[in-house]
Amino acid sequence: MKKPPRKVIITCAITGAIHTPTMSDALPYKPEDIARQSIEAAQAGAAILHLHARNPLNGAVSIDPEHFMAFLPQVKNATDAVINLSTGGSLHNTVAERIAPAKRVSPEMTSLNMGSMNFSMHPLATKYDSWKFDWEREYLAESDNYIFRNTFRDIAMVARELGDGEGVKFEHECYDVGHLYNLKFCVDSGMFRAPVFIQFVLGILGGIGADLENLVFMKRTADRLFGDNYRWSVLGAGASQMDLAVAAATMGGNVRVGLEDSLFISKGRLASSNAEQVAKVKRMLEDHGLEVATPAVAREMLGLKGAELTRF
Ligand code: KMH
Ligand code: ZN
Repeated sequence: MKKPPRKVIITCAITGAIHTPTMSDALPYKPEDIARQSIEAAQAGAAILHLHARNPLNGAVSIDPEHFMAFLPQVKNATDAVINLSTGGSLHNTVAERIAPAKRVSPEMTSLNMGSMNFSMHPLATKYDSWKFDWEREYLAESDNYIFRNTFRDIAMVARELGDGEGVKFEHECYDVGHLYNLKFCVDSGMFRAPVFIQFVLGILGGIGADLENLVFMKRTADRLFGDNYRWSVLGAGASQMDLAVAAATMGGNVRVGLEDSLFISKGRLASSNAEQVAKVKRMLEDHGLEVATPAVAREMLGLKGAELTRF
């Protein structure tokens, strides 16, 4: 009998904390635009929506729970997609501040960044002559002095408050090979329940580069450390987004796209929306004989608590 096609989870990261409004008119920052693009991305095939909030007046990255609440109920009412809240925050937030929105709404998933690192987008500060909002240039330029703090103590706090406290499942963002060893240490300490879900993040300035060789190395390392007790996905930042997504899927993994990670749909052409990227990657996966996972399948694959246990 023919084997049924393997199911691939598409995560779509709708707006993020890296790009700024000047870079693309499609980058959503008003709650109605974040909601609409999230719903359309889910309709296009995203099973998981990775969400940050923005200040609706100027598009600055926000961790104000009210800014999340301005779009979360609408997205939940209109889709069955899994909602995954970022705990990454902005450049100036403590980890306790970064998890406040998730503590308020108890989502099914949140991101959890697995190590402290340089995390910089300062080269983007020199690429534009004028800006839509006055915070943008400095936000980008200042990131050359930014340490994205995620110590073992921070990680343990997030595990306690959101994992143990709220039944949240984590998207463990691993930007380099060492982060896999950090996760292994935490798993061995009993912090997380299997299967852990690892997002290999390639191409951030401060992390591992967006090369296929690096993806293979990350995957092999994770295989050695976690055996069968993990699920994985890949996020290629910038131009590598689609190529690494297809590579990951054909290697047995899941994929993440979205305007948080790349503003483009093809070389030199800005994407018109998150849904356009989701539709493209879905087509590419199906061309390779793979099937896209529904939210229900994603919940089963990752062992999620269910949308009924969230508070929004
Ligand atoms: N705030 C950025 C430095 C995540 O979504 O958890 C990274 C970030 C990742 O926000
Ligand atoms: Zn994010």
